[in-house]
Amino acid sequence: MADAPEVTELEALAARAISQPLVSHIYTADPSAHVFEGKVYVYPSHDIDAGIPFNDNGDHFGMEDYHVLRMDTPESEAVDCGVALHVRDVPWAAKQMWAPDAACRDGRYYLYFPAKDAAGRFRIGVAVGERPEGPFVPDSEPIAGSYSIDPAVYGDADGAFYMYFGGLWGGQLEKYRDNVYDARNGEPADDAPALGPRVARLREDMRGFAEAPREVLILDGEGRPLRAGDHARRYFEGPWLHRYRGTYYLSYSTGDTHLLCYATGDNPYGPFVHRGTILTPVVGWTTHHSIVEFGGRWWLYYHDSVLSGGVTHLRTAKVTELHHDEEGRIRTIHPYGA
Ligand code: FUB
Repeated sequence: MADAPEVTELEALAARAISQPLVSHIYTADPSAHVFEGKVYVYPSHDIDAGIPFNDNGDHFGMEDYHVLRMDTPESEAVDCGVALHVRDVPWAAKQMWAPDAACRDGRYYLYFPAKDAAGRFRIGVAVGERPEGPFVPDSEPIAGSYSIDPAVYGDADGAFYMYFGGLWGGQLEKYRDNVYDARNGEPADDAPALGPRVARLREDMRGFAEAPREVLILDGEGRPLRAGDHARRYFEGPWLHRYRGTYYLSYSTGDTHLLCYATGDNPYGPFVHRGTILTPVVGWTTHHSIVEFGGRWWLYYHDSVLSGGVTHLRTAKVTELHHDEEGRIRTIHPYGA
């Protein structure tokens, strides 16, 4: 929802909300959920009011640290495990600790996070810990070849890990072509192919790319690349990958049309074919999610701004069950009822 709803409208939406905040003592957003050690660990952004005026660049998202949440199951109470990493401890990062993700390999845990460097460019960093909740010790430099925002790391059945990333506008993705930054670049014309998220396989040490990032192609049902002007379907930010019955599902936010949608493919690089909408608009401008299997059921972690009364940069992570039908289609979820 682009505009903050009126108070009475907000109260009505809050009353109909299909799920409640995971925690309400802090604001949390962009929840990346994983099952580690038999529990759900959620890696959200930690929203604060940094006192920065709202703009299209997202400067008002002035987050400084990360807290990890732990849940015995998606239906249990969430426990705040405390600060896992702070921007002051990251040598290369200046500000704006945006949406993170995490992965586990060989018993070690890796927190991936975007932040702006001193030059104002988003890069993606990695920090390493011995426990899912951290604390995490950051590498002194961002991942070589990384840029933009919203890292999401997917571990495939064969043991390979892939990082998906990229976000338009405040996330600076439209400034890049073929992994090269040019401040003069913008979004393609409406009838040109839309920009896609990037994907790169990670090295075995999980602290760098094993290959140059590739752009992920998202097609319509006729096999044509989605157009940049197709705002209801084109990629904007917040990629996530999951696999269901052998099919790879790339899900993402459409940004200015405020949808979470998904596309399917037969391998981690794509191309992916747009299939439908997972979540209709939430209260607040952004929408960002993760999808995880737990106990033989599937769960959508997402956020909205109901708890803050519609303040778009003060969001609250939530969870609800997600259903694939017999054909593998994801049933659309309406966060405030149908
Ligand atoms: O939390 C800051 C930014 O807002 C994220 O990186 C985007 O995905 C959007 O949710």
